[in-house]
Amino acid sequence: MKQKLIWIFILSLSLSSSFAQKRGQLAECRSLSLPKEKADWFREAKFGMFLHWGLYSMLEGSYKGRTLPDTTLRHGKSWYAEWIQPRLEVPMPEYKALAKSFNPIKYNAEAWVREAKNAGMRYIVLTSKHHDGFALWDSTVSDFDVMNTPYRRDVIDELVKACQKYDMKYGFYYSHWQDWTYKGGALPHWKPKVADKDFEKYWQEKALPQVEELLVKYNPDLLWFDTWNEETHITEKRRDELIALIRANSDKCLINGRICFTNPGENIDFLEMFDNAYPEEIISKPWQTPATMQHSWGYHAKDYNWKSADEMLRYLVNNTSKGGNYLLNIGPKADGSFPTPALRRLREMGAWLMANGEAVYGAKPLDIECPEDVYVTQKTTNGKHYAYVFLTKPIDLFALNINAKKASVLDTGQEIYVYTDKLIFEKGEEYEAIFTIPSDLFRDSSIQVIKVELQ
Ligand code: JFZ
Repeated sequence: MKQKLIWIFILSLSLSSSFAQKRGQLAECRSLSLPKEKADWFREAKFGMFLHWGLYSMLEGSYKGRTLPDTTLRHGKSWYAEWIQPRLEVPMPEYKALAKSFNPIKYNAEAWVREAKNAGMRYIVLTSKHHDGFALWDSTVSDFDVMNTPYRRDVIDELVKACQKYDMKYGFYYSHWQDWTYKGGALPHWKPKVADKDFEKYWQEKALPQVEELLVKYNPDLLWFDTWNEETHITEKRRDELIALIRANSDKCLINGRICFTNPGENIDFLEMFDNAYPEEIISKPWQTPATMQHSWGYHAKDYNWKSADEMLRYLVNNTSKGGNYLLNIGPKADGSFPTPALRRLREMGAWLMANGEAVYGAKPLDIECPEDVYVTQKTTNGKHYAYVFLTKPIDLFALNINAKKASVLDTGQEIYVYTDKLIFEKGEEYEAIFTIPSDLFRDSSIQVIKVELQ
């Protein structure tokens, strides 16, 4: 009886939504659609920039004296500033009228790309259209776009050109399911469900044509779709219709698993973890975690939940050691500039990667047990096999099951004492390398990387 109860407990744990949410998409048995090499750049890139930018950026998380989260409202618990229209109940005509004063005079696509590049990021994903339905490009499909603002410049076209100039991969977030302004687009879950025939009209008239437009005009390296727990509209048929449209227009565009969160099928290119979720085990398929610096994705002037650069580097290192990427979000201000706290963190992370990037880019997981707060990757360079050990907290002595020849601190070259033992068991042999770390190393509070030459 007791055992049965334990089994039921384990089973219900593994089925509970929090479990699924923590891990995100762990459908291990998925075969991937494009030839494997198409995703090689993505696997090696490790670090990307997500950008949430749109009309919501103008409201900065507040409306008529109320600030998200305004818990006095029925749906006021969420902080996401890009959800401000339904959360703080901004009347739709008023929200749409924001387009009449959208004028990001400080927008400079090349400056954005340079900032991403200096931060050590290798790809950029911009919201081409978020749930509010507003398009940041010159869309022939819809008038609710950037050309009907005082700015009248194709923001996406400029970003694409800047990415091409700086050899930066680029892609777009496109809200294919939710569209709050087009009749038939899906609405927030607390609003009435849209009829399927209305959704189909939206799907044929707006979603599919706009995605095609993005593909034909801008030839993106990836498309980022978004669904979570409600997929009554994104049926298998529609999911496959959208994938077929992408394949027909591009032989390189990668597709993320959230195109249909609960049923991504066999034909997507990489898995997407839940927001800010960091898996604890190695995942062999390409994957990434979309993550925020604060709580909100869109610019929220009163969201003070800034993570430190060190904390975010730990997430990056965790994901690298598990085979995945880290897609870190910036919510630019409505004028097109990056918030100063975001800039500072980007530059701090970039400085660390400038010195330690060798242990990150192109590195692969190394499946050995590690002490807490220690991560490892591996890489072969010029025929030599290296392990990289990331120390995220002070530690003086630890052992790893590797056959280490010598070790040094990656950024300074300081030699680290390592002694390797060969352990003989009945079933075979195993190596154990014991590292002695000088405490002076931790006068610097950032993550220390030990480069280990293996036998
Ligand atoms: C979605 C968007 O609604 C949000 O505005 C942002 O763009 C983010 C990257 O994606 O947010 C989500 C996604 C997934 C869940 C909840 C919110 N989920 O799985 O519950």
